[in-house]
Amino acid sequence: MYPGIQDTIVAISTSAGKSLDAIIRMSGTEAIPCIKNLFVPATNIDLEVVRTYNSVKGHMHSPQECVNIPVLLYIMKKPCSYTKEDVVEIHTVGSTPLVEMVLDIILSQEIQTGKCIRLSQPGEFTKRAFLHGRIDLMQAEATMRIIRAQTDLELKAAVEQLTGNVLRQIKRIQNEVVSLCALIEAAIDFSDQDIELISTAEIMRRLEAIKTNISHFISQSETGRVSPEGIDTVLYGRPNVGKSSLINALLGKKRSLVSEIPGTTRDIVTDILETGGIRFKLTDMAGVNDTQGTVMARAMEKVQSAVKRAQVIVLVFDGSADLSEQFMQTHRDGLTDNMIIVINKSDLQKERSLCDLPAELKKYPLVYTSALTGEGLERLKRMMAEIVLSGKIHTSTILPVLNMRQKDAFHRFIQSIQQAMELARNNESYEFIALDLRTAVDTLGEVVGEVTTEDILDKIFSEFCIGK
Ligand SMILES: Nc1nc2c(ncn2[C@@H]2O[C@H](COP(=O)(O)OP(=O)(O)OP(=O)(O)O)[C@@H](O)[C@H]2O)c(=O)[nH]1
Ligand SMILES: [Mg+2]
Repeated sequence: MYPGIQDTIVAISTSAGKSLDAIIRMSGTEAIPCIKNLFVPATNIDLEVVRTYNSVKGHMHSPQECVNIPVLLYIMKKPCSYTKEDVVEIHTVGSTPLVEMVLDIILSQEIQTGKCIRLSQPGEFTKRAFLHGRIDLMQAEATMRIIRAQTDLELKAAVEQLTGNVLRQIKRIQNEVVSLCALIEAAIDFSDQDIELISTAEIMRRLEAIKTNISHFISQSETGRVSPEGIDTVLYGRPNVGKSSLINALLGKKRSLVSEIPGTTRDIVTDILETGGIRFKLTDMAGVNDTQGTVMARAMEKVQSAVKRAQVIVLVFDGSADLSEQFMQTHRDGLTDNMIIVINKSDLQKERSLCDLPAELKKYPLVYTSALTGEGLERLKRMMAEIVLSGKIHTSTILPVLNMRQKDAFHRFIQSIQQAMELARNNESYEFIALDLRTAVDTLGEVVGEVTTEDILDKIFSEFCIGK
């Protein structure tokens, strides 16, 4: 019997990103009973008697979000399915939050019923198809090659999304488990002598601390990326370049006054923009202006102090006018490294000097926008989010929201730790405790990218006992 083969597995089987439809696939003995609890058919029909490969229309209810999610079910009964097990496919709208909601509903069903329904490992459906004799090894390997290409990228993207600070936190927890495990293993070696390297009480104390740390980390990342105050972001540039028009276009509302007369904005206007799960406090201010006069001088003081405070600066240029000249007339004091260059009015005839962007600015990300047509605005939002996710901004409140696979790995990590605690509590042999801790270390390794997908897949194939 192969480990985990009796579990019912579930996974999103369409690739992430924008697509019209998404499919969530479940395989195993609990697939049909589980969906029976969660699915409300449009017409009165018993899922147990639905003929194989037939579809049923209806909805799933999310008690947490209080919404009904329209879905189409395909039921494939064993042995007439890819895995030769009962398979349920849930087809729904291709929206990532919606699909994750469906997955959450299914996985929380596990907690309520105590039945084992878990997220599948990469390639696990294919592994089952092979083990149950649906496909031969060559077919399995071909499928694995495709999956590997996809999951490698997915894993890389997921690890990259974790900022240095977060990776450090996870590794610190992983190290705590490694050193506890090393102590326990040493204790096993010395068990025939009369030396107690670590007591059960001490093991319990350390495991408790590890569990508290990881739970704290998870709850922090649930509220995640959205820093309550918002990342202080200013739109900075010469008068009339379109700063107010841009802030309005980004916010999708008329927040700041726009006119063709330079010097329209005098005071500071702020509003919150949420993009990529991150909250930005956008500030529109007066354009940099050297004209004399007390009002303008005051406005400039405010601008300079806002620039110094800013965590992200969006430096705006009018793309239909000379760039070097605009830059020369811009004060550079307090410009931070977290800057994005925006060349606005891209709908107008471009100024020829555009290619001579001042050398000092060449190292910053640049985007062409038009506040009028909306061109480049999505890119600008993405660039803002990337600056935050790259970890360049120092704020303790930013943590990435974890994706499904990371969440699942943390869930399994806690399970291993709890199992180890149970064993320690019952004074079981240290060997068993060490085994659970090794699994826990590997699980965190999956999150930080140490245990690569290749390792996971190798593990799968090593279980195939090829040639024997
Ligand atoms: N064609 C075109 N016109 C734009 C664009 N963005 C802004 N404008 C126009 O440029 C003028 C100035 O726009 P504002 O948004 O008031 O510029 P500002 O940078 O806030 O100016 P100050 O508040 O004076 O510093 C207005 O007439 C806008 O309609 C754009 O992308 N394309
Ligand atoms: Mg303005």
